[in-house]
Amino acid sequence: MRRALLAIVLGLAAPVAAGTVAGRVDVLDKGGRRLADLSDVVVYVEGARGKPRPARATVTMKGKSFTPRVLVVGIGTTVDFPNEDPIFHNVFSVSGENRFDLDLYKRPKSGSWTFLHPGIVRVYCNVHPQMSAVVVVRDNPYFTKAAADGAFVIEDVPAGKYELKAWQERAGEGSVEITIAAQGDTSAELTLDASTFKQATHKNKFGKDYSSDEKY
Ligand SMILES: [Cu+2]
Repeated sequence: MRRALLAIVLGLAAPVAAGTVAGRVDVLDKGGRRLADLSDVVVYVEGARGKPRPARATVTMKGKSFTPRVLVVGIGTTVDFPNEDPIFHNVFSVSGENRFDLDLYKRPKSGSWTFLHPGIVRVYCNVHPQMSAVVVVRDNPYFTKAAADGAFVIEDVPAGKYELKAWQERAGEGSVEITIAAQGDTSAELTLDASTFKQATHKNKFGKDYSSDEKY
């Protein structure tokens, strides 16, 4: 009995069969053209079980813009938002449970936020409506950003059947079904459609329109 129990415990501790999914994403733009730079496409495995690895990331505000503009992180990750401009910025989001507000600060100050809920978090500045970034928060560690040419690799995914998803700001989300085998690599191709995208204005942190005169 005790030996059987020990075997079960050891069995659970043994590495789970896992594989790699690699492939390419494409984004169709207006007029059927292909997007030239795909480095802001996020690719992730939905439904695979694995603990997200909390990390520390940085999104810098400089020249009234966020860099990088798109970030993918695991739940529990803290993102620093240093302001390298000599003017005030006010980072905020009103995206559901990930709502936050860092208030006004300028160079050399920084603010940070720890993302605790999965989702697509739209980050803005309450002073400058043209500033926007996106933090994609995932509940497992199986995610990546595509290379400029659309190539991606996600390693160590536990064997099983999943949805492989890709997200791009103007195209939204697309998915394909994948099966990660216990041995060998899986390949996948995904094409997203940004051809019907229409730019929408967003509200400030109070849910109101931005005033046309910038105060800072
Ligand atoms: Cu700003």
